[in-house]
Amino acid sequence: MANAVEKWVEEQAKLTKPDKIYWCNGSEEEAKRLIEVGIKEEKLNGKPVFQKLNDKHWPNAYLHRSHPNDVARTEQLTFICHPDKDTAGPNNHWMDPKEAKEKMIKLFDGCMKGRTLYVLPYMMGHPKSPYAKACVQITDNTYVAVSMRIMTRMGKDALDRIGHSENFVRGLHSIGDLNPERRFIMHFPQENLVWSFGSGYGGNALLGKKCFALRIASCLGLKEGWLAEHMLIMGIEDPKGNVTYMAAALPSACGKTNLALMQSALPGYKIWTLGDDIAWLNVGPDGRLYAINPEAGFFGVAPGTSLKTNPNMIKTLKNSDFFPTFYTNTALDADTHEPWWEGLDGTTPKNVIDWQGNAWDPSKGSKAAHPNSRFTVSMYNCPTLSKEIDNPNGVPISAILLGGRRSKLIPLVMEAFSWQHGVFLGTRTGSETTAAAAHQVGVLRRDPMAMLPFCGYNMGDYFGHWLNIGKKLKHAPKIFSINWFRTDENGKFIWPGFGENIRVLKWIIDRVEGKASAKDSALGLLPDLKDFDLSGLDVPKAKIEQLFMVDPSEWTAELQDIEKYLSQFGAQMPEAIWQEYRSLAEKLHHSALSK
Ligand code: SAT
Ligand code: MN
Repeated sequence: MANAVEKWVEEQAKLTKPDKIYWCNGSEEEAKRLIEVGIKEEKLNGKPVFQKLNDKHWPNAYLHRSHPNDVARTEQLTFICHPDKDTAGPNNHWMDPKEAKEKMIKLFDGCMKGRTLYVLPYMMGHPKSPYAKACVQITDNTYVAVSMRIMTRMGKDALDRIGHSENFVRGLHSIGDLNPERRFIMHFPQENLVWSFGSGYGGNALLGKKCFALRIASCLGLKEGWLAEHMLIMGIEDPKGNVTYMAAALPSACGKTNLALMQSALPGYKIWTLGDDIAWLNVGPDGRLYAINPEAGFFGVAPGTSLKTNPNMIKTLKNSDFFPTFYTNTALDADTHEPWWEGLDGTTPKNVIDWQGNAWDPSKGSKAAHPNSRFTVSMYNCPTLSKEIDNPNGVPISAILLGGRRSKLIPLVMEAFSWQHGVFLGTRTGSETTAAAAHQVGVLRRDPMAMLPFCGYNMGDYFGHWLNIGKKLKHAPKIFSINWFRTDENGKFIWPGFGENIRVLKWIIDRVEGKASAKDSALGLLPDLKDFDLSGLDVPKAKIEQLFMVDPSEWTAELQDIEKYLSQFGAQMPEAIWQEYRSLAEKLHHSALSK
């Protein structure tokens, strides 16, 4: 008798009408074969799906060019389909599940004619982890199929875990005809189901990633008592060999991947990487918070990645062996067949082919690599990979870091007064837009806990869920706010960032261990500079002090903006968060009066 997975696949095949059905086992040999199909047979936008790159300098690497209109996530076409709109909240686009299904069935009907339907059984999390989830995705694209093998743990383990149960997360994906008018990413949290049509881009098409591991998983977490978060996970080893684990939430363009693989500028300190994007956080039997990374790869932004900014990522990319590495929409050195992007080490090659496949003329001012061009690479290539990566129980988190990109107001680092205050700090985080984003430069977009595009339900309830998790923790991690991006009166970054960020992490470890003192301020607990390691750093003391300055007079507009932002969640917003807001407003008012 057919089991639930087989039945589901059969139903989807009836709808999509592929020529062939192929069940992936996740093997190396199979990936090679699918890449061959992508090089020789399958076409995307009339061109091969993959091109082999220079194997001597970039082993096992392939270039993929997407359709030029399909280069990023499409939030306006991403819907959360709870039965009622309030559950989705003002932070999501909502569609009635019935309406969404009707719309999508028309698109999926017969969409795989002439194509192969690939069945991808995969685990999010290590197959042995009690926190892992078994999933099955269907796709009609080799790039998506092999990318999923890099990004997840694909193969028989998932099918074994599902067995005859109905309990698996379903994802149906077709690249369709890549027409943006016919592109939708629909989530059905009640059914643990994602339907995605018309895009091959990572976050839209690799359904284990943002669609499941954050949007659907956040809903599961609410039901089951855990947190699915947009966070990196890392361990920091001190000179004595003790490792402290941290998770950090940062919106895009804040250096999350660089931080996760950081090369420490302080001797004796070492970063061990566990993840650069997603963390699932569970309350362990001992009352501590444990993190696993549900993913198995990095899907990182290529431009700006170099031996200077992220040496360990360059080593990861060059270390491809068992798993292939994909470069999506980067440029190409026409003479050497190496991938290239703005910010890569060395000189600009003489003959560059741009991300769309045309000869690049730098004098025209366009970028050779798309600003959101990406690499897809296995975590197991990473030289700083933590030995705890496959620990089914995850790692115990001692500190949670919440950050954004703010040129003013927010100190380099501060500690929350309490868990509740920490959650409040998370509600107000945000980032000023950079030139790389399509928006106006320097405009603040609030992005609570960096989860705004990824929380699958009303964010007011989400903050309430965070507060409840805090109550369940006997040994809650300390929460910190971080901001590498404060600027001086000339608009220059004050803090050098990158490897020097270890100084901030060191202070955080010392706070966790009760070794460093802190000063009270209206905003939170600020470092006492005598306990903040500035040895060998070439930044004047006065500048460092500027990084921690709290000027109440600058906060009037910010307070109003926070209030306006939080008000949109109405009755769903927990009173405890408003208490923290009022307390901040009062403290700032008093410190303004005492000045
Ligand atoms: O593909 S992801 O959604 O993970 C990356 C991004 O677009 O933010
Ligand atoms: Mn992300």
